[in-house]
Amino acid sequence: MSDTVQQTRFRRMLAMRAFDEACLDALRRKAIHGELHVGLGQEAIGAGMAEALRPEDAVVSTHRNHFHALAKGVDRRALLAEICEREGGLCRGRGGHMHPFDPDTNFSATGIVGASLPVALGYAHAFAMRGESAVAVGVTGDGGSHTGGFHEAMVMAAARKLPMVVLVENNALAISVQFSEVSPTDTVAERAAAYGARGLHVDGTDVDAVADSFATAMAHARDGCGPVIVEATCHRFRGHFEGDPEGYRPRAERQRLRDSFDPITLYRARLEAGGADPAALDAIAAEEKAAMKALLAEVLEMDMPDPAEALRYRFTEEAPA
Ligand SMILES: Cc1ncc(C[n+]2csc(CCOP(=O)(O)OP(=O)(O)O)c2C)c(N)n1
Repeated sequence: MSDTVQQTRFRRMLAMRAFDEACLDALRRKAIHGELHVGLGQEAIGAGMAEALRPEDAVVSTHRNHFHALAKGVDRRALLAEICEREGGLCRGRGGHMHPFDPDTNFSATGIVGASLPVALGYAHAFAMRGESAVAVGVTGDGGSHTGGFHEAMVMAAARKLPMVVLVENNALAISVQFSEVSPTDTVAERAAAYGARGLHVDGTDVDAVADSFATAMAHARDGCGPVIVEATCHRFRGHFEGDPEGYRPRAERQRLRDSFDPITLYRARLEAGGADPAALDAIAAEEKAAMKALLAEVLEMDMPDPAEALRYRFTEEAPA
């Protein structure tokens, strides 16, 4: 029997969590080098945005990009292989976790905070110039919403009514900096009015609410009504990066967030209250866990790039076939 819409949302969140748990496992096995930023706690945003995205749309994400890539339909085997620096990865292991780039699905990411938005603006401008009905989604965090690039992209997109949706994942922290201490407004969404744009504020731990808001925003941008800021509030369950000593919040606070705001636990309770069979939900969870475990085992068997080839593919004429 095929999944219902709600089961699909539940499955997507579980698949995303299992993906990042596989990344943590790979890190423990020393298959990932450099910083790793996982999105545990923010699954409802990626899962909620997935439904409204079309293949022709573009998504430009951040350093915390895995769930957005999965939402856009990036092949998870190629993504995990990229994160694990394998030759069979999306960018032949040269981009790593912060710089996946997939021309097949119009997905890319940047580790430069705020820089996703000018790139999304470029996509939006191109779509409008070509008369296409695609939408560009630029993702940023609350920290990224305070950059010049955010402002510049919003000004131009609003002035030209470009098809752009800015997704702000507001987890209330930019590394150690509290949003409430540095934001001149209570929300990022309310700043949209200053640009003559639309702003939506949504509970980013509620996958149904995110799916509704995101569908509204995408339709607005696709209909030529200009850009929309969708601000989804959420909680980051782990450190900023793996290895972050988190001197800025007590351990107990991290546990409190997990206990109170886990989007998967919250959704499961809603589905069960609506009559869902707990055994069917358990089966979905088990399937997603097992699939990722098998995928990680497969990826870890893949070859690393040949060190002699490390400098290849820096220029477009050397792009992989
Ligand atoms: C231009 C730039 N400045 C600083 C950094 C270092 N840096 C990496 S992530 C980050 C904080 C980002 O916070 P936020 O946008 O809220 O995203 P989150 O990590 O919470 O997902 C900073 C300052 C960077 N990568 N790029």
